[in-house]
Amino acid sequence: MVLANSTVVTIAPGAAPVVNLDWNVPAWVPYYGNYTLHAIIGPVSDENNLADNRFIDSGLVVTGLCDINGDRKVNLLDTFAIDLAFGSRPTNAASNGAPYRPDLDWNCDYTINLQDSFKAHLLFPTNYTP
Ligand SMILES: [Ca+2]
Ligand SMILES: [Ca+2]
Repeated sequence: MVLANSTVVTIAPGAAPVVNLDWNVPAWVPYYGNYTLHAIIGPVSDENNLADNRFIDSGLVVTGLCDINGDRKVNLLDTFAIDLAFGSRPTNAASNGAPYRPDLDWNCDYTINLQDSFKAHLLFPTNYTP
């Protein structure tokens, strides 16, 4: 089990913001692998619907920096994914229609831009070994 920090976030009713969390991973935990994410948000005052306060996603893949597809390599498939989404933002797709994806936004500035592309191209080619 790896615990992330708890973060206080103000969310407007019906909103779905992107929240970045830092993980504190003990050295004995394998860095790479498939993980299940459990997220729980406590009830707020006067909240009646608690059914959506728990989120579980078993498709979480942890891998190396800029390895978009989780194959433990940074290659053309990864740089292409970033370049395809170039210019996208959470509220606007790229000019070719590709949607914004937070996993492509390496500097977390909510835009797929040159900084993200440069990072992947700088790491190309990389093989992450387990
Ligand atoms: Ca890859
Ligand atoms: Ca970015």
